[in-house]
Amino acid sequence: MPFRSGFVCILGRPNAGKSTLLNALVGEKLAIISPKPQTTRNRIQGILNLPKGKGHAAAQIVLIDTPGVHKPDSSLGRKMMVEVREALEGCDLVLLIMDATRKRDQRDEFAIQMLKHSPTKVCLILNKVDLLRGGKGQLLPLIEEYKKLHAFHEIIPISALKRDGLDILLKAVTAALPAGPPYFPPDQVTDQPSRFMSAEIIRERVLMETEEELPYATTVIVDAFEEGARLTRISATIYCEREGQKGILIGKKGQMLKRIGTSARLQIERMLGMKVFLELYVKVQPNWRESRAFVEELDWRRQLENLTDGRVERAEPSSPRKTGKKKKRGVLS
Ligand SMILES: Nc1nc2c(ncn2[C@@H]2O[C@H](COP(=O)(O)OP(=O)(O)OP(=O)(O)O)[C@@H](O)[C@H]2O)c(=O)[nH]1
Ligand SMILES: [Mg+2]
Repeated sequence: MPFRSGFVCILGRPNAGKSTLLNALVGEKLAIISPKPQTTRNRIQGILNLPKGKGHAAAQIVLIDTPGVHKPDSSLGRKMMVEVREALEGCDLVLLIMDATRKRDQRDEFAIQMLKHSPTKVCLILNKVDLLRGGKGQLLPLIEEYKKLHAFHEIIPISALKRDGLDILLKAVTAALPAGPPYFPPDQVTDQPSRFMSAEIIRERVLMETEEELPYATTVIVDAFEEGARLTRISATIYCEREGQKGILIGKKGQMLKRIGTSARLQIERMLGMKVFLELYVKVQPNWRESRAFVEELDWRRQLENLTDGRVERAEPSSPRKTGKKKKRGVLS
């Protein structure tokens, strides 16, 4: 059997479990996860190398996690949807994820519409089946209903959280990919450098610690990332939109910021396999979600270009994350 390789786009409405699936398949925490919709804002690649197995070829699967499909109402939302479209462009297979526990809504319909005129094969993944009380009896009518929506290549029920059905899914993905050589070296797990994953980890902590509008009004930029032999120094700014939000993020006597900083630092230390000195600042950037220029600045691929051009001082670009001896696999998941 020839080696297979290809790009697999994970598509679906916010909160369907796309990032949970990416992390479960790669076996490492590459994307942040939260119970709040619209957690993921940029597309992220996760690279999975599969040895030859029973009935399937050896393969390199490049998974692309994407922001949730929604009707955008801000510059940030529009940028998120551009990320989705760019991930879909030229991919070899789409995994359309739907939450099996929820009624289909406009966003699911919109996701299906995006695929209607594309020749790319689409597997429908029914996620969160661990929450279905009715078991198979509940699943079969659902599958019949979904069959009518689109000519899906396959329909596969899974639980990304419990890692159920992932073997079947991987077999189906491998079989659907074209024959071809690997795109990435075998030790690379993602295209996202640790510098930007660190910003995401801080944002995840903010998402978990705050409520209402604040999670959506917050973004994080790493201003400096200096990797030493034993210590990495990171300086980052949490941006929010209003003074009141800044007050909440800092908290009484700085308690909230301290809590966010400590838990983020511990996670980043586990990711890097070394001690981290983390400095956090909070700044107000009024209505940043409406500013196209600011939203563009948040794009880590763009930031990386600027860093390598030497336009940002003091900052070292970190290379894409690799599996390393120092870093334990799966410690963050
Ligand atoms: N019970 C259960 N919960 C799940 C499963 N998969 C994901 N979740 C939960 O669903 C929520 C959303 O998961 P994410 O992986 O962040 O969803 P997403 O599709 O990436 O969401 P966005 O980035 O906002 O588009 C989290 O609370 C997950 O723990 C599953 O198989 N079963
Ligand atoms: Mg996500």
